[in-house]
Formats: sequence, structure tokens, C-alpha cells
Amino acid sequence: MTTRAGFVALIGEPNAGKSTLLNRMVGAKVSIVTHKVQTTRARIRGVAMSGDSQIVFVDTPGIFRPRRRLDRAMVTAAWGGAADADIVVLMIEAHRGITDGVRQIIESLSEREGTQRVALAINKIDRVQADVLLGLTKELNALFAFEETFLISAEKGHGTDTLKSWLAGVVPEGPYLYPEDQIADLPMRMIAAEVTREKLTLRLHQELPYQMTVETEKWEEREDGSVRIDQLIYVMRDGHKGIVLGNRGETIKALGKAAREELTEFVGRKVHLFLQVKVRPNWLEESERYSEMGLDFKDGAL
Ligand SMILES: Nc1nc2c(ncn2[C@@H]2O[C@H](COP(=O)(O)OP(=O)(O)OP(=O)(O)O)[C@@H](O)[C@H]2O)c(=O)[nH]1
Ligand SMILES: [Mg+2]
Repeated sequence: MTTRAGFVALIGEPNAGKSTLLNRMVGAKVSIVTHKVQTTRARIRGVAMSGDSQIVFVDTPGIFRPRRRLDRAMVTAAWGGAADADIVVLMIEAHRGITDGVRQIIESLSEREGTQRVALAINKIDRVQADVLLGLTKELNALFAFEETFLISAEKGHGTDTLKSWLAGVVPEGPYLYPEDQIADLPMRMIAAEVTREKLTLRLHQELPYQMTVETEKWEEREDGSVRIDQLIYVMRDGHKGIVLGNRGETIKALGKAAREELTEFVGRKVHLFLQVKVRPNWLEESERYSEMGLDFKDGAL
């Protein structure tokens, strides 16, 4: 039997639907998804099987014009993810079309044209009339010689099987890279931190843009089969701490409950989750925060 296995990097602007697609391909929630831009911060791998092929999807942070240290580290991680992959899939949003951001990403791809296979996935086709798609496909293919174009809805699952089968056929021949039953390649403590960060972002997106980070301090397997998880939420200001706690601690209680429920499902055991908020005005400049996120602090340097 000949098997195939390879890495497929999903790149695109923030909010394009990269994490949604990865989760659909893997068939489980591996990467967090929110309606906010810049949700994914590091490279997250999800493993999917298709026939005798193993496709390792690499979710990346969105590519945008970076301003802060964290932004730069994220964008570097995204391009690094693309460079390491066997195939790159550029995702764009059908209803937004060819934005300046998309043009810039295509320009960067053009600089290394020929070094890698690049396919195009026009996502969120559920949001546009079908006739828009033909024009968009033509225009994008005039800008770059994509190997294939796929029209998909990552959320609804339209066209995603076709994309998966195509990828299964083009990843290189070779042995599997991960055990067949493994779906993610991210330490549990990091997945746990991401789940809490998702709940925080969903609940507090207006008040707390994205100036917080979550770290798992302790992961303790208990004798009764349950897990105790202690996490720290870093915010930049006292006011932010108040927002996360909420009136009489109501906000943190509610988001802790939501995170705990999801984690319980994920680990398949009872979870005790303890959250603590810390004010750390300078966390964006601390190298340890970056390694905890799976980013390289040096990548953020100017
Ligand atoms: N209507 C529609 N919405 C979608 C589709 N795919 C993703 N979304 C939504 O788009 C938003 C962003 O999705 P994500 O998967 O977090 O996007 P991303 O590219 O990973 O974003 P970053 O991590 O910030 O770079 C979420 O609200 C998704 O539910 C789709 O096919 N159709
Ligand atoms: Mg994402």
C-alpha cells in the first residue's frame, strides 16, 4: 500500500475562516474560532485522514500589516507556517473579494512563485450570489497562477470534501507523520488556555479588544479521574481586570463555566477549572508570554 502524508498550510487575512476550515477537515474543534480578527496567534496543527493520505493542516495567524510586537511575531509565524508546508492554501472571503490585504499576500506569494504549490479557496460562498464567484475566480487567477481554485463554505461544509480529496492526492508519497488516531499536535495545556481565551474573546470583545492572554499554570490529574486546571488571565490594566471579573465576579464565573464545559467534553473527564486574573501592564513585551503562546519573541523585534 502506498501512503501519502504532508503539510498543508492555511493562510489568509484575519477572519478568512482558516480555523473553521481546519476544524471541519479534522472533524473536531482543534483551533478556536471567533468573529473577531486575529483570533489565532500561533501555528496549530490538525491531522485529517482521507483514504490512504494523511493531511496535516497547519492553521496560521491571519496575515495583516503588523504594528505591535505581538502582531509581527504572529505574521512571521504565519509565513513560517507557509514556508514549511508542502502545499499552501490561500483563503479569501467571497463577500469581501480582493482587498488590499489580499493583494499584499498575493504579492508576497508571487515573490516565491514556483517554490511551492499554492491553491486558492474562496470561502464563505454562502454569503454571496453564485454569479459573483466566477468573476472573482477569474480576477484572482489573473493575479496569481493558482494550481486549483475551490469554492467553499468552511462553516456549512460546501465544497470542503472536494478540497480535501484534492489535497489527499497531492501530498507527497510517504509514511504517515502522526498516529492515525491523533487529531491535534498541541499540548493539552495550550489547548486548554485557548479554550478560555475563546470564551473571553466572545464575551468581552467590545471592552477588551485583544490585550489579554491566557496561560495554563497547572494541570493536575486527580486520583478520582478528574482534572484540575489552573489558569492565569493576563490583562494590561486594572480596569481590564474589573471587566473580566464583572459585577461581583459574575463575568469570570460565566466564562469559566463555558470553558469548563468545553474542556470536559474535550478531555472526556470531569474538569475543575480555576481562573485567576493578573494585571501585567507589559505582558506584550515579555518573552515568556510568547513562548507560552507558541510564538518566537525575537520574531516580534523590529
Ligand atoms: N458565513 C460564513 N462564515 C464563516 C465561514 N467560515 C468561517 N466563518 C466565520 O468567520 C469568522 C472567522 O472565522 P475563523 O475561522 O476564526 O477565521 P480565521 O481565518 O481563523 O481568523 P484569524 O484566526 O483571526 O486569522 C467566524 O465567525 C466564523 O464562524 C463560512 O463559510 N461562511
Ligand atoms: Mg484562526
